[in-house]
Amino acid sequence: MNRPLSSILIAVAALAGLGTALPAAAQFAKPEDAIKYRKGAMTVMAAHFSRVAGMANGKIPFDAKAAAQNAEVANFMAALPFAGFGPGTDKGDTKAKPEIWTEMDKFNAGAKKMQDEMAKLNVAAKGGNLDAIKAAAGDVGKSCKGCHDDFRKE
Ligand code: ASC
Repeated sequence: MNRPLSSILIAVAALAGLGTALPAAAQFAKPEDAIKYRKGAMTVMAAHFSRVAGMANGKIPFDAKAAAQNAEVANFMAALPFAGFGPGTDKGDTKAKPEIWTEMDKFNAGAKKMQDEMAKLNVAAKGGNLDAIKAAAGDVGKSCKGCHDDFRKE
């Protein structure tokens, strides 16, 4: 391979890597828009995670292809909600507790934990082994609950 082509390929690969590491930056005209966005992203994530969790706990018949598809969407969605917790988005139509903004490091660590567990669920779901999916879905559920207990009202 000649040199210019290989450097172009390396640059393209680096950009592709960046694209998967960072979600496209979301922009909000007003705080309500950020609140709606994060709730919408959580809702979509939960809808797809619930489908896999339902299979994991036996409430929905196991369908490996559907599990993999839903885990993939939930994993993609897991990157998105946290852009909606910027400064000034603590008041309004939200169950978010003020501790999110006073303990942002802890909140971010909880978000990262959920994202890591969701990524593992995505791998397990692609593998198609129900026992592995059950274990991974349980860990995702715990990570959701942990943060909700600390940072969501009710
Ligand atoms: C879900 C969902 C949550 C979590 C939580 C886990 O499917 O919508 O908020 O799992 O219930 O304890």
